[in-house]
Amino acid sequence: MNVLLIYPKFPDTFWSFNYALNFIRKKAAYPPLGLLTVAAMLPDEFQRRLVDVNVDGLTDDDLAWADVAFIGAMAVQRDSAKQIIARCKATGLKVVAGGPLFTAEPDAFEEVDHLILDEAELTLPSFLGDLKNGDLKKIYRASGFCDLYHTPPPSWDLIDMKKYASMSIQFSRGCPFNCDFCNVTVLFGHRPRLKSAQQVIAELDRIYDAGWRSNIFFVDDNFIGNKRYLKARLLPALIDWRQDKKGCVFFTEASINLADDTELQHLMVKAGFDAVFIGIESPNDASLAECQKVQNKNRDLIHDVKTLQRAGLEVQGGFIVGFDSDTPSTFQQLIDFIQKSGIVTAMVGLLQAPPGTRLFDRLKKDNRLLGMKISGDNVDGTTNINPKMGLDQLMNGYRSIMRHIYSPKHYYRRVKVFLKEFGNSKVDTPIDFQRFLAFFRSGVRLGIVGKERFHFWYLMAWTLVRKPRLLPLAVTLAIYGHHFRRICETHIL
Ligand code: B12
Ligand code: SF4
Repeated sequence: MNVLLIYPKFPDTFWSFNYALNFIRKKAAYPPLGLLTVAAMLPDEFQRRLVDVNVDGLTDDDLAWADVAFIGAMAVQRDSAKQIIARCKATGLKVVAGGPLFTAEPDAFEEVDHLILDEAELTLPSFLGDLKNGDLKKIYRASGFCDLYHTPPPSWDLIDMKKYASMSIQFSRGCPFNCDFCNVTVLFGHRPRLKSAQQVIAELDRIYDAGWRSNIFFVDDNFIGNKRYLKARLLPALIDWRQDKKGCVFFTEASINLADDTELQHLMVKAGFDAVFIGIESPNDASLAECQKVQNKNRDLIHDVKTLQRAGLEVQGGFIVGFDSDTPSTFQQLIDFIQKSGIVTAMVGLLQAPPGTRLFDRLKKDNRLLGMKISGDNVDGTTNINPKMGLDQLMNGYRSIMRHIYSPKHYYRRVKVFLKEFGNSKVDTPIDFQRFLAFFRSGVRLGIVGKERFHFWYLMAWTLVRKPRLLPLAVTLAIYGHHFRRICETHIL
């Protein structure tokens, strides 16, 4: 059986980094970890080929080679997924689909032959059993969640790593918190399920042995969901692993209570983490109470961010506007917060209600949903909620935030606020030829052609004098700023 695994295209979004990838001549930011993991679960006698449409074209030859197409996607890839399914069906290929898009919206994909939903660890074996017996069903679902001890290492041999900016690895799934707009707990549960430290090290070895030396993203919903295991087992193992390795800086997602635990911060930095994405959502306590983000309430969030930055962790922040408790002053409050905190990568989105969440159920009951579906990207200026303050006022406020924080003047000012605070990373990443060229290209594109040229050179000069070791980071952040500005200009403003 020839299985063609296909990963649909991401549109230009905040997280696609499309406009930044060009500087380092990469095609995509992250590999399709879900499909690579599913590929590793297929029986040895199956032939596999993977086409990530973000980095390679899907050719007629690929389709002719295949007996079946396996498609995996998240909501934001919906349009591309629909097109690919139609193309496969037109050539007579059977289509199997799974992953978050199909798990959340199975009814929207009547044309798919077999929907293998939820975690493939639980549903793929039944499909494979039925395939053998010639008795396939339309839908495979699971109740409950798998344990990750038997999840195989992803089949890295199916992709060309050089085309990606970062590699990905997953240690845990699930999150102990309960924010009402979030579908992580619906999809992955409350109890963090973990891989063992040995599994993680074995996966890292494979990536390292394949020649990878650049960034590695721990794609956990909340990396610090089980602090005890982290401190006792995983982080010591990572520190040990790093002893004889080069590069491979880690980054991940975590909750703000990381700021309360100095030991955990230091272990993470020693293990090679230099950035964390944190859902901060709002500086407004009433809005945090409304969405039940209790872990962020009654804290000095700016102090928390600075604590993490000083420890050596860049904080990237997720923010939301459109809560019922938000008022017209919330917009300026959020701008001030972001500027003061030095959160350079600030993902500000409109509140959306994904189906399956408590927020969705509440608003549906109150007849406040504008549609059942969400775009899948909450930074594209759309929402399926009728906001209390009115859509026009919300959109005007939202645009004012994005215009302000991504204008060259305020963006570069924020980078400086951050670099002043940032403790040095413990990992030296070798400066390869591409990084050197990226510096050169940014000098031309941002420093000569770009509107931000004055701010760009001022930041470079300041960093060179005050924090010379952070110059590569300053260049990277300048390139990110270019991407975020282009996304704002083309999608939001
Ligand atoms: C890494 C990640 C990203 C990366 C994407 C990397 C990439 N190239 O895929 C980045 C940072 C770019 C990203 C961005 C976004 N993300 Co994201 N992301 C994740 C995260 C944390 C991990 C994904 C992952 O690699 N998991 C590990 C693999 C092994 O799991 P998996 O992909 O789910 O695959 C398993 C099953 O789904 C299934 N499966 C998957 N594919 C297939 C295919 C077949 C054929 C079969 C049978 C089974 C199957 O089997 C696998 C093994 O169990 C998930 C949360 C999570 N825990 O999964 C959110 C998640 C996928 N993201 C989500 C969202 C909403 C977003 C954003 C829209 C956020 C935003 N507001 O901007 C953006 C949109 C993307 C974009 N480019 O703009 C949602 C998607 C919800 C949905 N219904 O689609 C998730 C589920 C988080 C959540 N809130 O619930 N994200
Ligand atoms: S902390 Fe993050 S992942 Fe956990 S429930 Fe809240 S928003 Fe979701």
